[in-house]
Amino acid sequence: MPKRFFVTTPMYYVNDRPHIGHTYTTILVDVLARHHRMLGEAVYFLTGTDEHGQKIEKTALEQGVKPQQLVDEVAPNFESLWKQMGLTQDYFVRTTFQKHKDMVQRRFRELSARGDIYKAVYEGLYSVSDEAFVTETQVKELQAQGLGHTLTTLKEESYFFRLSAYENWLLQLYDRYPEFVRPEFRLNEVKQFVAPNGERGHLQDLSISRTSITWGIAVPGDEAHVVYVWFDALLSYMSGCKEGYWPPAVQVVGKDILRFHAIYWPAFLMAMFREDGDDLNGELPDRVRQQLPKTILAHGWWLMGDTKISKSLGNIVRPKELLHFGVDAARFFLIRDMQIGHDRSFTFEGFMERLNADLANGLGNLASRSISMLHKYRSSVVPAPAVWDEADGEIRDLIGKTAPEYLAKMEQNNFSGALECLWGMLRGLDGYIVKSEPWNLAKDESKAAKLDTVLAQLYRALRMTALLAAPVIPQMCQLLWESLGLSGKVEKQRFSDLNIEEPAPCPVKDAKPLFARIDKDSAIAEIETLQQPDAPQPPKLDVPELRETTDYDTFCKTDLRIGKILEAQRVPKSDKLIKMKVDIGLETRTIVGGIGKAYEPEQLIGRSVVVVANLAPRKLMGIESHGMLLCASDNASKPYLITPADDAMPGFIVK
Ligand code: ME8
Repeated sequence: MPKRFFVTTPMYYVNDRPHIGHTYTTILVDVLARHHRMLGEAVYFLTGTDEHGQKIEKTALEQGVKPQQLVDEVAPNFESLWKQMGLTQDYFVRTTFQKHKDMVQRRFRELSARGDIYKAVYEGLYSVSDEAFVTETQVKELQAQGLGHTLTTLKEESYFFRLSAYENWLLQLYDRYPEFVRPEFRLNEVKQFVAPNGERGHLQDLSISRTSITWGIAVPGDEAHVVYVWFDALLSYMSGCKEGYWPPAVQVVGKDILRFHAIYWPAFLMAMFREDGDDLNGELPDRVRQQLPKTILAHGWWLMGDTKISKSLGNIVRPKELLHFGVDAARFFLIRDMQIGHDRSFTFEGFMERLNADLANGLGNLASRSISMLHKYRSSVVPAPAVWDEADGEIRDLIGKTAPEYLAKMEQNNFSGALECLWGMLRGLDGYIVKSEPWNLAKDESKAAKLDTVLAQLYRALRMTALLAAPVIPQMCQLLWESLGLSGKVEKQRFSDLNIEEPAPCPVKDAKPLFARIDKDSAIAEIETLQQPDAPQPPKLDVPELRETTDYDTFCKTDLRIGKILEAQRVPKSDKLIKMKVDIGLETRTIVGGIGKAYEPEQLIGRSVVVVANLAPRKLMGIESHGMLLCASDNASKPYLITPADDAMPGFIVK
């Protein structure tokens, strides 16, 4: 059984469209996922959206829509962007999925039963933007960050999580397993926060319910309360996990949410996985540690000038601007230029300079020159190296040490360092060409062996680069792979199969251009055009013609009822059909609907629908369907389920 690698992004809030910050984190996780697949591991890559809480409730109110409607509209922005960028997520979890809500309530009940959650009255300062109660010290810190947090005072009855009881285990976690938070300086920040001798004193219990909002998961047995959005959202890493993949190997987060992930999250998990009789003042049992994420990897912020790029400040770099030069270009820049853990200022100048230097010149130029020399001097056939002078030996050593160094840096989460090392090798090869002057070697028959060596080494280095860099720039590496005459998908290769000296199996092909040099002035003008706010586009509809007139009596023959979906599951071997149990007031029916491309089963459970109740039963893929759900669509769009008003009850007739 290959090693399992479960990796996650944060669950993004859906109160706005994605920006460069979300794109960065998700690309980083995609790079990790692809890299670990090429290490031969069984990878599960989870991302998703965090859809409850005050901010959503407020935005929905401002827009005059229901929160569910709002989140259903905006969550797909994230999912479709990641798909459009070719990211390789295995699952997209939404905190409004029924299975997630059920799990949160189940865990809430379990922790209450064992005394880790209790009810009390809380009075204190509350930060609306962080959706968290805050202490005076934290308020000062937030103000120092200049992020304009809105504070109010709240007094309310609340459920508390007994966070204070886990302080000892948390401190042991940080000391005994320093890989729990990476990079190291971020671990030190967390330690200082939790340290009992620090300025904050001991950890306080954490309020984990709210009565001031309604848009959330109800506290089981006490409907006046909804579960605190962070308890809800963090648990989506569990509800979205695939069986057999727990615990997460790496959870990538921005530094803004490190404390939630490095303090609350492991404490929640400790409470869930501890056994009765475990001593919270004694040693943290290995058995409990093994259920916690191995590493929380915290990266810094992309800044515009000195300020965090954020939706609330309006200083946004949108994905469409970033992706203007291609997905791989954006991936390369973001991974190469950000040193994990630190902040980085974003400028379009810097972006273009990096792409020109490393992709157009560095890799692109080296690949096209090398391949064209192979065509010209060796009729496309890659020669075996024949002689080794000092310069050849140096390059052989450089190529040889680059692969292990690159892989080691990736393992240490030093992604920019890994790319720097690989591109350092490419620069070395440029120098090697200048020094050995293959065009002159080609003119002198007695230098044929030396030319063989130069060409063979260029080929070897490029083949290795295509393999190693494939997780970062997958499309370019595939093009390079094919240009080198290699077959199949480079992403299906394994790093362990890398054999630098292996002879080329086939002649090289035409060099496919990898990246065209950007002309800065015209590119800036193009980006400025992209930055203009989108003119509202009238939706392009493909609306069918009106049907023939019918009389009232014929229409009335159709018995339309309000129903409620109780269960939903996909019909095996069909991506379209979903089998549902629907309560239509008088009875519960099995209905098979062709809505599987538009809805996940989780989104359907609990939903009210309109059922055609007197249709003759019909078999669909062997399952008898007793009715049909009313949907609306034009000729092109997905089917939208007709949703009755909340007060329409199952059994009501539609007339
Ligand atoms: O915090 N630079 O969601 P969120 C780099 N729902 N990364 C950035 C960034 C920037 N300027 N801005 C945002 C939430 N990010 C919660 C998470 S998890 C259980 C719940 C990235 O939509 C970064 O990863 O505000 C940050 O942590 C995340 O987006 C915050 O996304």
